[in-house]
Amino acid sequence: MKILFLNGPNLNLLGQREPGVYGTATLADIEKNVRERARELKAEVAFRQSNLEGELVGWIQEAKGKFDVIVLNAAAYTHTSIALRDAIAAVGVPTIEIHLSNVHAREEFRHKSLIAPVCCGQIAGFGPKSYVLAVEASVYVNGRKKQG
Ligand code: CA2
Repeated sequence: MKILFLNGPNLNLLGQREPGVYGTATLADIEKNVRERARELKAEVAFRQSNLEGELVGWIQEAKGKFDVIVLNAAAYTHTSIALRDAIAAVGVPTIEIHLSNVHAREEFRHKSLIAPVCCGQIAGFGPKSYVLAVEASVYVNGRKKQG
C-alpha cells in the first residue's frame, strides 16, 4: 500500500522556531520515523511539504489512483481552506487529518477544522508520534477499505 504524507505551511520550520509549542524534531526527523514504521508495516511512503495552498490541492488531486491513503497536516489551512476540503471530497482517497499539537486545547480559532468532515479521522496532540500513529491508522483504513 502507498501513503502520501502532505505537510502545509511553516512546517518546514519545525525544530528551528517555537520548540515550546512544536518540539525540537525537524520535519526530516519526523519523515525518518515515518519511513521506519512504514518499512515495518510494508507500506510505501511519499513525504512532501508546501507553503502554497494550490500546490497542496494539486498533490491531493494527483493522488487518485496512485496512493491508497493521504495523511494531511494542513497546518493553518486546516482552519481556513475550503479548497483543500473540496479537493479531498472530490478525489475520494481516504484522508487522515493529523496535527502535532492538540488543536482542541489551544486558541478557539484552532478548534474548527474545515477538512475534518471529509476526513476519515483525526490524530492530534502527540507531537511527532502523531505521524507514526498515522502510518498505523493508514494501514488500518486501507484494510477496512478492502474488506468493503
Ligand atoms: O499542531 C499542528 O500540527 C498544526 O497543524 C500546526 C500549525 C497550526 O497552524 C495548526 O493549528 C496546528 C502550525 C504549523 C507551523 O509550524 C511552525 C513550526 C515552527 C515554528 C513556527 C511554526
